[in-house]
Amino acid sequence: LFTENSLRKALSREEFVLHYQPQVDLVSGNIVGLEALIRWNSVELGLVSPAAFIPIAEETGLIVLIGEWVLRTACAQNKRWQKQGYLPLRMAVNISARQFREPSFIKLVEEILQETELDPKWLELEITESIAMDKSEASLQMLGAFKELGVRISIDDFGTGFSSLNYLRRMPIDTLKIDQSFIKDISTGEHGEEVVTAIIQLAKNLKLKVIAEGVETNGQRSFLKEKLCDEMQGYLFSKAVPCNEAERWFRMTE
Ligand code: G
Ligand code: G
Ligand code: MN
Ligand code: NA
Repeated sequence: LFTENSLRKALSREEFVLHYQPQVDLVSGNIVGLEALIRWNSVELGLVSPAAFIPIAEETGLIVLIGEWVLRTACAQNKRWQKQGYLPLRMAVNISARQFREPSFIKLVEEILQETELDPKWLELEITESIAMDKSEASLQMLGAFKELGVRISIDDFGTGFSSLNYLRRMPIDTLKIDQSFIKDISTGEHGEEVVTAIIQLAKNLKLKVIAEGVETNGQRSFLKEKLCDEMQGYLFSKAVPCNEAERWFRMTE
């Protein structure tokens, strides 16, 4: 169904779109960031979830081209919003292992930042624990190079992988994103509270920003706020929406 060829065609026909999900500061209630999430608006199939086609894109290697499109589009959109006078926001982009391991990846990011004139500090790359913890010299160098460039790095779905804490404390990263499975288990007797509290504490001790994912209820929000989690993301505020809908939440720079 989703062959390499169909994904290739989708790229050339410009059938991919980005939706944006807000990241909200738990103290001020303001939107401080956005996560770009790809959607495939297929002529034949309608709106296709990335959960269905990203794995195929990864297997076939086409994720490198699709990922380049995502990065360029997200950076260009972010710059466009800044030029329109909206208060600047961080833009988070999901990066697959395959993309991150391309030797030319850092150069590509640099090029896209130059081309879009986006200040690197407004870009955040979301990588998985397994990419971050792969103890290869190449990965560490890549992370160091991004730090130098001023691009932010976050660890997505944190808590579901096998992070070495000894390694984590030496990693040049900025943010931990608590996996939504732990947020779901707050107040359900499944010990979500304990895990979430421990991750927030870990982030504080390592001086990292911490974002809760998949926040759906006011109860979860109050719990996170009480535990001094920095930001939240989830259906309680909004799902990912097209750019024109996202704009309605933005405030203008004074
Ligand atoms: O947005 P959600 O709606 O359904 O996304 C499903 C999965 O697809 C998530 O794991 C998410 O990280 C991933 N995903 C969404 N957009 C992108 C993207 O641009 N690149 C990569 N590599 N993964 C993405
Ligand atoms: O792998 P990653 O964390 O990038 O994927 C995020 C996924 O979670 C996307 O599919 C996104 O649409 C989804 N998502 C975002 N907020 C919520 C939420 O509050 N509840 C649920 N169930 N899913 C969410
Ligand atoms: Mn993500
Ligand atoms: Na995640």
